[in-house]
Amino acid sequence: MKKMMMGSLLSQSQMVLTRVLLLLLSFTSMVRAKDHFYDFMLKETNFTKLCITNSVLTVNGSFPGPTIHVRKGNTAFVNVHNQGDYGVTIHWHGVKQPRNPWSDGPEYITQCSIAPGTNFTYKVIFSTEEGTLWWHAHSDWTQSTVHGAIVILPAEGTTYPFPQPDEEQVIVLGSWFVLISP
Ligand SMILES: *[C@@H]1O[C@H](CO)[C@@H](O)[C@H](O)[C@H]1NC(C)=O
Ligand SMILES: *[C@@H]1O[C@H](CO)[C@@H](O)[C@H](O)[C@H]1NC(C)=O
Ligand SMILES: *[C@@H]1O[C@H](CO)[C@@H](O)[C@H](O)[C@H]1NC(C)=O
Ligand SMILES: [Cu+2]
Repeated sequence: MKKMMMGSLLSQSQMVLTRVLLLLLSFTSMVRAKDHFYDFMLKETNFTKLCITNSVLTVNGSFPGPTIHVRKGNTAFVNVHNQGDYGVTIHWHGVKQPRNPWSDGPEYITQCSIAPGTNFTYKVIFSTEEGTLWWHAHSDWTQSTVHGAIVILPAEGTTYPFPQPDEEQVIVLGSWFVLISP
């Protein structure tokens, strides 16, 4: 009788342990689902516009740069590899990032520039933001070609603060600077 009770006690605690493990596992996968990873390759790229070819700094050769897609409350890790010729930082415009200034990006204010040939990973924490923001380089004129959109969808399980749109399109407005020789 005593033995049997011991036995059932043991299997009960084993069951509890299994449940705790399962809970932990699902929690870990939940946390993982909230993280997004991006690699940004900063490099000079030739573009021909208005009949003039300019070599401009881009992220992954695209102008405007790649769009970041997250949900409210998510975190994005953006590994910026500087393959260009000058030091650059990237700023996450409008992302408040409370107590996380190390990933804000203004050059020589919260960090030194990312030197050519090196890389730096930004941990961009989305807290209360929802909607469309943008990211841009934060060193001299680099932001004119190094910029892109950040689309922040409503948090998982919540809805838009307006009827769900049928479709979404990102439009980025920018300027194209040309040097016209006299
Ligand atoms: C940029 O290019 C690298 C390869 O050069 C790729 O691994 C990475 O996913 C690209 N990033 C984006 C945001 O498209
Ligand atoms: C851009 O074009 C110039 C002139 O043709 C060329 O010398 C240079 O290597 C090109 N740069 C890149 C990154 O392709
Ligand atoms: C630089 O990139 C490598 C490879 O992607 C990564 O393992 C490393 O953590 C990055 N370093 C920094 C400082 O972000
Ligand atoms: Cu800005």
